[in-house]
Amino acid sequence: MHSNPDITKAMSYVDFKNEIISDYTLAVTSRECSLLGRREVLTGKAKFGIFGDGKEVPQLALAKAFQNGDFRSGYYRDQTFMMAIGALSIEQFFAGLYAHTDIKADPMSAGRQMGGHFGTHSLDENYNWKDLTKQRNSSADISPTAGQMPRLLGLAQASKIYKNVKGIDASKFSDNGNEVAWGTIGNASTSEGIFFETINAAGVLQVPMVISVWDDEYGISVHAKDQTTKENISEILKGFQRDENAKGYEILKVKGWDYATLIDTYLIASKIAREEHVPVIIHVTELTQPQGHSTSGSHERYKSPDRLIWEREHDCLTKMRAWIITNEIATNEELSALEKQLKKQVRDGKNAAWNAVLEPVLQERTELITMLTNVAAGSTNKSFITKLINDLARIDEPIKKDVISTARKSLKYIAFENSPVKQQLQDWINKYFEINQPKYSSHLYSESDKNATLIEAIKPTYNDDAPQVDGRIIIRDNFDAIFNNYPEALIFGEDAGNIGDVNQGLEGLQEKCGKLRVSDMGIREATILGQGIGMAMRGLRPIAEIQYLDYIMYALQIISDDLATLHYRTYGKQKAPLIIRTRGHRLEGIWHSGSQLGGILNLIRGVYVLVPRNMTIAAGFYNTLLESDQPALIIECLNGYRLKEKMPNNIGKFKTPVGIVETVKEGTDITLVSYGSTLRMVEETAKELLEVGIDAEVIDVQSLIPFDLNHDILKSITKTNRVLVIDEDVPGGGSAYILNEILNVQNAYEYLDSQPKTLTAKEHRPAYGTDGDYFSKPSNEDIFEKVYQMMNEVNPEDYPKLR
Ligand SMILES: Cc1ncc(C[n+]2csc(CCOP(=O)(O)OP(=O)(O)O)c2C)c(N)n1
Ligand SMILES: [Mg+2]
Repeated sequence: MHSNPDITKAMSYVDFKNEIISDYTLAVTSRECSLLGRREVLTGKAKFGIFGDGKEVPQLALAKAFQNGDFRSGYYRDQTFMMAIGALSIEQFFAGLYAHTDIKADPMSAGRQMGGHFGTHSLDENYNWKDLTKQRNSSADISPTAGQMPRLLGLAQASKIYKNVKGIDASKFSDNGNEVAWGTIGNASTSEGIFFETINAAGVLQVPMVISVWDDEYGISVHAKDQTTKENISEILKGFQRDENAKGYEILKVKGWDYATLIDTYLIASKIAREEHVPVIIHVTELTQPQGHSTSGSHERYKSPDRLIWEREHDCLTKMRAWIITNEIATNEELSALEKQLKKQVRDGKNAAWNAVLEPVLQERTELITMLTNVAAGSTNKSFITKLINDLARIDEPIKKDVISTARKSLKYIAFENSPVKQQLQDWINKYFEINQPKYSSHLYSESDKNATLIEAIKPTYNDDAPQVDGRIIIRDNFDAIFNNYPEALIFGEDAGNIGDVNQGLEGLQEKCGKLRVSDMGIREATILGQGIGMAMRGLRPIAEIQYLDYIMYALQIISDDLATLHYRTYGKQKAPLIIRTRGHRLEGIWHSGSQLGGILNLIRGVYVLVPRNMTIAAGFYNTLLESDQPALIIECLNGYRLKEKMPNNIGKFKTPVGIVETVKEGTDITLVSYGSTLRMVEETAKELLEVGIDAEVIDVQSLIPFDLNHDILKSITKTNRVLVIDEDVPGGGSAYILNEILNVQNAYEYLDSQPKTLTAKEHRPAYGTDGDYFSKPSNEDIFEKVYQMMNEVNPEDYPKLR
């Protein structure tokens, strides 16, 4: 399916007519998919449906202005657009609805996402970039409303970088920055904070971004009067309109059923954004939702009879059809014949998609039933197994779950029996998981040969007379080397540019690298993150700086929902190797001492989490990550910039390994596991413990995700038989994550002679001041006493009670 977008050229009347009929064909096809899609859900074949009916015509216009190299960042209504750029066929549409797990059948997500969540492939089978300038690109959708906005900003900003920064190999990504990033969003979703944040940021940055607001006056059941001031998003955004005195936006408004005007509007928007790098808002009004919001619920419950009549009359397809007849492009009869034919085409495509899902399962069922029949024949529990077989055989259209759960249920009936068929059944079940589990669980992290865990470590090396310098100097000089080595690398954040970040780790680098590569940003963490995601998706190597770890909370939603799921939700077809730089751990007070690792670790699986204890290790992590294609968060120690470290002589070259712990002190009595700023205190305390005869082994985790890939902590525990995890998060936070790894993944419990323990901060956030810190977070004395107490439990004679 394709609509020829090249209407800028002069065309003959016949071509003109054909173009319109081809557009109408596409729009009707899309509508039929929506209608039939809803039926498939209501009859139980698919679980949930959300469709693009009522929004077809503006998407035809958008597709005409959309060029190779451009990117879309949109939401679940855009099936017509996807069909128009040739990225979605009828069969693929239904394969998505049925959650077909083959990426060829459902190229959007291999069945991982609900239907209506679209994307194209940026990567080839080896996870290398395809030539994105030769295809029309769609970044992968997410469900949280307006969640597509921050990423959109970055997709647009990439064009600006490619246009203005010299020396980057843009061959697969950009033709001199001429690409536009196109956003779509529902009217109600413009109420979200990140929508406004994105609008403001793009106005400041002046990037080639066009946002279409599909306005149907509703957000599920809630009317515009309860959503938007003045019930009119373009009206209230008027202050952003550019004029002769100030930069800003071009704001356009158009009716969603007015085919001809829509095409003009989109071509104008494209020209402004593409040629002038000025952002554009297109408010597309008078749209409808013929089938209501989604398959859950009906809109008759909340729309008045008058509104429903109005929607029928203003349905964009009805209007386009009438326009075609009035302009004598086709007759009513011709269109009716076409519609009939398309209805059949959609039905056929749907049937083919369903059969492609069903056939393999039917085969597996037959295979299993044959095997179970043999198992039953020789079993004392024959009647129970036969019942399972009959129940399975009775299901009209079985799914994988029906088959595999029957197989697993049967095992308990033959637990005490031994036969070759039992072995065959066990092997079959194991094989089933081997084949099927990756279909649901692969690609959370990079599986390419650039995965960070494969990057060879290089140790920092030192001259004999290496000076001791402030940690920030090492970070700074390392960034200097990075920006020399990687023209595509850039860093941006609050105060990151002019003053070179709040701790001067970027001192002087803006002067060297320019304002586009080392940049100050507004106070808006979510969209700083989005800039990073979008630019990374277009081949750049952004480092998004979040000023303090405490403020990552504003960006956490986007990291969690968008960045962390991107590779997973596209089945490895898109990536955003973004590095997030921040600084945290103990300093002062409730909002500058953050170490909310438990929350972070649990919310951003899919992103590596690295917690270097000093600036040399941190610098090495940046060097490793830039060689890799894995997104990661690096948390530098906020209290470490002025601490002295020895200056390496291979700045920019040494690489800290990811997923590898470091044993910073060997010992025999107990294993102390920690990370970040607290690690330093554990090291100090280990010296004190020696004074009372306790020889602790101290391990710096360094990399929380991935965690201790070589199981070195386990090796240590086999020696010490005791473990204490120390961190400055709340009880049950980061320390619980670490203990889970040690006990459940590494199975260290077998070697423990004492209860495994954790020492954490108090449940509340840290109070201000040195005393606030002392009474809120683990102190040296807390660590000492905790270790001592564990030894007292084992050997009260040598370690009598302290208090
Ligand atoms: C953050 C978030 N909150 C709530 C929802 C549930 N939800 C899904 S769609 C929707 C309404 C969106 O309306 P609108 O933006 O106007 O788009 P439309 O569906 O009307 O095209 C809501 C509330 C969600 N997906 N994400
Ligand atoms: Mg709406």
